[in-house]
Amino acid sequence: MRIKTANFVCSSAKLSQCPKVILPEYAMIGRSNVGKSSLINMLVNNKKLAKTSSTPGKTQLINHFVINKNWHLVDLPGYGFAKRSKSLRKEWNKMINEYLFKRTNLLCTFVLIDASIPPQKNDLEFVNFLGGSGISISIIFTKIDKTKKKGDYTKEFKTDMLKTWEEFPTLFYTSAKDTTGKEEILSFIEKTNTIFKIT
Ligand SMILES: Nc1nc2c(ncn2[C@@H]2O[C@H](COP(=O)(O)OP(=O)(O)OP(=O)(O)O)[C@@H](O)[C@H]2O)c(=O)[nH]1
Ligand SMILES: [Mg+2]
Repeated sequence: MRIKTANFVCSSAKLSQCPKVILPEYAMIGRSNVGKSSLINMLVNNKKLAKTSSTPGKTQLINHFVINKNWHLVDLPGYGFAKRSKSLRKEWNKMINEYLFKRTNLLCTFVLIDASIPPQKNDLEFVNFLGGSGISISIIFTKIDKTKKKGDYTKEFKTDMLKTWEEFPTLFYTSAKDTTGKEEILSFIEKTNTIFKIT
């Protein structure tokens, strides 16, 4: 898919503030600092669209972007941010659960996992929680460019997943730095968009 336009729509603190349910939608979720905002920017060729930062906790709200005027990409705040207070964590849970389970045009939730660090307990718990809840997810391994130096932990993560998953959801291997995986994700979205039009 060729990206012609990519624009910010709005930031929402809750589901009721999100844009009308008209376009097919895809969300990025994962630990703080895993690379959600960077991946969005890589997919749409615009380094400045979603705000990125080396300090975890940059994205705080549900951010909607409209791509080619016919589908939404959503940047969500990350989890596992140690400095966040208990009450803020509760807020995160409420906002994310409401969004993930009630957003009817959400066709796929991409769960991002850092390929260059050993499997994290909170990532596995989150992936298993979503798997058990029946919502449609794909796994996107991020920061593949770092695996040469730091080690590639994707196999380990997959092995851990198989303790609870019978088969894998769709898996992607990406780097926002060198654009690895871009075409694969955009093709997947293009194909999935056609399903939305039929139903
Ligand atoms: N080497 C490398 N660094 C990356 C990659 N993707 C993201 N980063 C870096 O990781 C840091 C966090 O990236 P963000 O995209 O802001 O992460 P996020 O998941 O949106 O973080 P929050 O909004 O805080 O939840 C930044 O310093 C990025 O430059 C990648 O593919 N390769
Ligand atoms: Mg972010």
